[in-house]
Amino acid sequence: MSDWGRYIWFDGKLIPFEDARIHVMTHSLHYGVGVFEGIRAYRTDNGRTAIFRLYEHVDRLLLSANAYKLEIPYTRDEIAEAIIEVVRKSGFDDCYIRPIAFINATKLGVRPPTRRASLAIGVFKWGKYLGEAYYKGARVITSHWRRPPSDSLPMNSKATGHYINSYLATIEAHMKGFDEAILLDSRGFISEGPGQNLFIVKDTKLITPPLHASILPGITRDSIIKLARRELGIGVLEEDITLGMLYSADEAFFTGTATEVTPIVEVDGVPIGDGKPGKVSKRLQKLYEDVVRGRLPEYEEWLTYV
Ligand code: PPE
Repeated sequence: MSDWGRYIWFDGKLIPFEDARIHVMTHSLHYGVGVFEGIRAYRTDNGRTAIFRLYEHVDRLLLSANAYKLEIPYTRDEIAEAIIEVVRKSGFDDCYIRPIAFINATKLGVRPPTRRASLAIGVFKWGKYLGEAYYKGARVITSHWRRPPSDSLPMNSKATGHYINSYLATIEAHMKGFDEAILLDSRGFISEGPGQNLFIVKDTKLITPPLHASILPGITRDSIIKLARRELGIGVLEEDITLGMLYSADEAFFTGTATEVTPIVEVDGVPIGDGKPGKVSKRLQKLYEDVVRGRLPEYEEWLTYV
């Protein structure tokens, strides 16, 4: 079996993976107009597969579409059902789900011939996003590129075009031999990674950049804020973080659907804490894993069994 699921849900129908094609002259390919989601499903301890926070992801997809004035001709429930069906038909237990809405018109010129979007949903196997760094901690650099300000783009939406900025930061880090990049916002405060949010641990409190720091409001970020408060009794602040605060943090870690919880052990050559994955980071990493695998009954409402 390839890493891709056998079927793609495309505009209302499940079709073989190979048949889900678009033309090279498609509007969205040229202008980066599209919105998407990244969702994971996990095999839980009872043997059944569950999609993590499915409805929150569908809601964010609809909000992203709204910001770009794209019309997705399906309801929240229809989209959720379609995602469940794709996962079910894939036969996968652990998998990553990628819904994407875009202007599927073979027409150039920025003004779109229609704002009605096509919706496609694919599924595949995706291991650890940052590889071994999940266990060893990530060595990262601050990118020369800044996250665009919120008066240039609706940064709270997950739009395909926003990822050209992520792409630049990512390749910068990789070309220099690092695991990942961190981007500052236009004011010079910490924003986020190219595909993940960031937290620091300082004096037994968690601090994460606020929504006005050009971040994507991550669903994993939200889960970690709740888990830290409820399960570990740790205070969480959503406040601006300076580069100096990051360098002098006790611990730091990334969160994201693909990244899950990944410790950060070095930034710009500066070791964070003792240069090893931190205690709180590791506890939250484990807690998150337990929740997505259905080991904490209090968080069953976050799981949608397929
Ligand atoms: N910020 C950005 C820019 C971002 O892309 C993601 C997710 C997050 C924060 C975390 O959001 P959430 O997944 O809701 O906790 N990035 C997705 C895509 C990564 C990719 O390379 O593709 C993901 O993790 O699914």
